[in-house]
Amino acid sequence: MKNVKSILNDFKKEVTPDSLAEAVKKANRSTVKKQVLLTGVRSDAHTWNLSYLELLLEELGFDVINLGPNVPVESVALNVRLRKIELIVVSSVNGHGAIEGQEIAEYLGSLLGDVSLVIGGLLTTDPNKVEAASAQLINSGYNAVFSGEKAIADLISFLHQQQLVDLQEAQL
Ligand code: B12
Repeated sequence: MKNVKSILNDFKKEVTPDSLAEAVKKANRSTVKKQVLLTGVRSDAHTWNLSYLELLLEELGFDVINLGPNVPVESVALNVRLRKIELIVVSSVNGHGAIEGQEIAEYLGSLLGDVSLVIGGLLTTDPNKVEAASAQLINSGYNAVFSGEKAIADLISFLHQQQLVDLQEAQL
């Protein structure tokens, strides 16, 4: 809460076109946030992966709708229909992400439009199958698949490349 003295000080400041433009830009930045839908896959009960990603995405400047674990594909689709989503982040660590992630992409189909769809975590139970599973996920409609130690760093640089995140504005 501002005190009277600081409000009076604001009044005394000279308003220039530049300072006004900067103030409008700041106000827009703080009010209009991109909405991201964060979801687990239907069989996956793990939650800390989702909590981690929720905090990360918030720090990157998104308004995060976290559907939590064990989400049926119908709920993901309903949220895409009802909200103005710009990005869907699917997370799975129980090893079923490759199969159930694909189900999500196939169920969403043309509903996706230009919404970006990404997935990551421990997507298979066999480390030797990660590469093949990633290729299959991309084939089914994902824009990117993230796994291994660099998953989070790769996600951040993907979002930056797609201009979904401005790293100078992010609160990392
Ligand atoms: C805690 C835990 C549990 C807890 C979960 C509590 C909770 N509320 O979440 C309990 C005990 C309930 C549990 C249950 C099970 N678990 Co468990 N669990 C773990 C454990 C020890 C830690 C997971 C964790 O929370 N880590 C902390 C979070 C922050 O990190 P994270 O999950 O790894 O996520 C990171 C990355 O994966 C990545 N990431 C994840 N998603 C995404 C998405 C994107 C887009 C990106 C970029 C990155 C990304 O970023 C995250 C942050 O770095 C792991 C083993 C381990 N050491 O990792 C096993 C593990 C995940 N569980 C496993 C299994 C098998 C199970 C069970 C099936 C066991 C059983 N037979 O019942 C059940 C799951 C049942 C189900 N229906 O899903 C296996 C999965 C095997 C696989 N994938 O090959 C693991 C790997 C253990 C193992 N080595 O076998 N588990």
